Amino acid sequence: MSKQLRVGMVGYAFMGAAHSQAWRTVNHAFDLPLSARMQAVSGRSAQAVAAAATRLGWAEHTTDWRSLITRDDIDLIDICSPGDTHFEIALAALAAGKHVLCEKPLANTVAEAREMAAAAEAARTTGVVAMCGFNYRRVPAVTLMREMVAAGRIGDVRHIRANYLQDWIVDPWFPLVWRLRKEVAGSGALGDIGAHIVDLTQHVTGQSITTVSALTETFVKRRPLPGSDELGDVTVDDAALFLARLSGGAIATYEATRFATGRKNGLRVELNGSLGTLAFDFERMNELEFYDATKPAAERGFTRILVTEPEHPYMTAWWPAGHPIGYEHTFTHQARDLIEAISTGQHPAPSFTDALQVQLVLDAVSRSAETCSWTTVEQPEE
Ligand code: SOE
Repeated sequence: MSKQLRVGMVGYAFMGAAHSQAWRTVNHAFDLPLSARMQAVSGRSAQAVAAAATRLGWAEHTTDWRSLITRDDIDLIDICSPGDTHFEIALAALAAGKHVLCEKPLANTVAEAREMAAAAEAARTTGVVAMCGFNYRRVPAVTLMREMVAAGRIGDVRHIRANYLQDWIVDPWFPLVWRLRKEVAGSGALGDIGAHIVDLTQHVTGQSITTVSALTETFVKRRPLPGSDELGDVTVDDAALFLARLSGGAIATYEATRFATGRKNGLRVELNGSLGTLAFDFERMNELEFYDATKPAAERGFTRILVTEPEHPYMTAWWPAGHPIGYEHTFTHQARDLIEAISTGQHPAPSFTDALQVQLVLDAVSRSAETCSWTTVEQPEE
């Protein structure tokens, strides 16, 4: 039997379930030097965490995340709990010499993210690995998009158009859940889904956002407290829009909203370059659109590449040619890349420093919206 990577996970809701299915399947899909073992899960409610452990396949459960960190039989801490917990758990895990996978956004503030990135850099010298979970990087079509940009297939990238559109709080009576409270979530649509398109566009283009001009809006300012008729204040943005300039000369528009009625999880990125265009739409996640302007004029037109072939990133692990994959596979690919990094001693991307850079962009967007002015994005020290 191969050596094990023993995982302790904190949190068991949506992201916990997505990560659990990745740990369950990763060694079935990929041939890896380490085999993931789902050692224990922690959560606040004893009853709920016990039920989650059974449902999701964890050997043990606890209500105390600290006990995961002090155990010798856990190698990696997987943080899937709300944003206000990331800082304390990640720092404790790194200090104890555990590898860390932390859901996005890395932290609720730049100060926290800075400290987490510094701790991860220090731990790196002792062979400890830390990674932030921006799962959409691991959609095969997105990986292909990055490879095609890097290979110069669309030339110099000039325009980036990115949206992440959801609609789950359009109803003004939808309760004031934790994602709508700044002290727990850090920000609203901006950090929750805007962070994904910031990371994704920078990843596929290899360019960093340098300046932003933003606006944010909270359409519904008070909502019922969960399980009550009483109203409480919504303290985060419902929508965040911004213009940006990037380090390689591209200009961009970004839109992240939870008020795009009818759009459930619409993540779209289009890149227009000097030699062509690439477009990705998560609602058709097994496809990549390509317009190749180097072809003779009479033969040009958008081509729909079906990213389901063995030649495509990650796809040899799954089904015969032509068979699509889904949302959950992005987490399995993330687990695969993390295991590969741990076993080869290389450092996985996105690192905590990469995630700090995203946090600095989010911070510049918030400040720009507050001051109604173009705002420079501070870049992390290398
Ligand atoms: C909620 O808006 C959410 O679950 C995000 O937190 C995830 O990162 C995204 O993948 C789907 O939507």
